[in-house]
Amino acid sequence: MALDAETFDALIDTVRRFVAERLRPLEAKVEADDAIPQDIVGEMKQLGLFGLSIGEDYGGLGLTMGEEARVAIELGRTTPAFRSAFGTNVGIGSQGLVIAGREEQKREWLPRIASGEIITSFALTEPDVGSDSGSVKTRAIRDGDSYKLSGTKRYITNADRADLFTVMARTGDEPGGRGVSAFLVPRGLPGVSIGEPEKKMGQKGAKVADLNLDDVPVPAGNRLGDEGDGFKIAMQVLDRGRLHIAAVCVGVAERLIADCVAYASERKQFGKPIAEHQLIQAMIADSKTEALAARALVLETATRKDAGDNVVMESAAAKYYASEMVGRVADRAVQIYGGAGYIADYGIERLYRDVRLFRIYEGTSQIQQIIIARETMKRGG
Ligand code: COS
Repeated sequence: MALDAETFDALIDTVRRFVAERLRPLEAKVEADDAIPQDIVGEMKQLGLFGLSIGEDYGGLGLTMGEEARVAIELGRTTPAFRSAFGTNVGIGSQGLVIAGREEQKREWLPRIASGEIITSFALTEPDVGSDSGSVKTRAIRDGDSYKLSGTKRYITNADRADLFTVMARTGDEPGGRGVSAFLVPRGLPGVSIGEPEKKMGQKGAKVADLNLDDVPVPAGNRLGDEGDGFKIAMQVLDRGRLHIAAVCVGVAERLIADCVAYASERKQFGKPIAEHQLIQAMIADSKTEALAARALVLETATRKDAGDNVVMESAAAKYYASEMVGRVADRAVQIYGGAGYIADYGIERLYRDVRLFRIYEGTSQIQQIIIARETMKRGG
């Protein structure tokens, strides 16, 4: 249910101030330490950020997709790693449970996910299974009242801190997605181990690591939905996640444009601020136009999702356009800053590296193109 306008405006205002006053001053520190300060994580919990998308009955804020998108845009105005600290709890880590969980599963886990007491991760990708997620090799073999899970999950966001994983594993011999089931796997089960966090190009402070499952006994009651439902659950989770990521891309683009305007107004060449040179203005105009288009697509799609429309195609289009758009905006930002854009102190090269991931995770641009084309053809245009 949507919050009343006044409460929602107050939330947006609080998040905006939190980003501007608490998070932005810490961006260089997060990059240097490759970690989010614990006191900031505590403040995020108090603001309810871990429970944005979880219903009020389970202790979350219960935002609609339209509201969540607007909050995500605000959160995009700083280093994306801050959002990642609670991003899996809001998105791919919790939504399998929200979409397909039984009431007792929800009661057991969602309140602690919403409060940030526990961290959740989504475990789909494997060493040999990236875009072709119907081919997961991790096995779940039924053994009385439980399943034995074995396999390796790769590049799992927040795996280092996660207490609960939604794991997609093969229960049947049917090829492709039909043989895949989804399981809630607590970290404490025997046979669960986590690899060393990977060294990444950007988004320092957000960690990805392997989840290794070695004959892990998972109670049958931890399965989400029926056997064979796992692939569709994962796809529905990603439909939603992609829209959220698209909103974050809009926020980062708006931040970069504001930085470019400030810099171009200060920096003088040929006797005047570079903002008065038309070739700089052209870059600002292109970035602004594209950011406006992405914002409109994201908010329109979120509104339609809240109305119950099928937005599989539109979510893919929003993720595709917004992630490619912010890549172009970041590239122009480096260009507008010139030499300074390449120097770490200005933070522009950092965002340039950070945004590169948006075109890859939660489905590459090429996967979004496939989904857009297939859905468009299914709808006849
Ligand atoms: N919602 C509900 N059901 C869906 C769905 C969706 N968004 N997308 C597909 N399905 C269903 C299909 O309807 C089909 O059902 P039936 O078997 O009943 O006909 C089934 O799932 C298989 O669908 P499809 O044939 O389209 O599967 P493909 O193997 O061709 O895969 C893509 C489709 C490529 C779109 C999918 O594998 C994908 O999204 N890959 C990228 C994964 C990803 O984003 N990884 C990032 C890491 S996770 S952070």
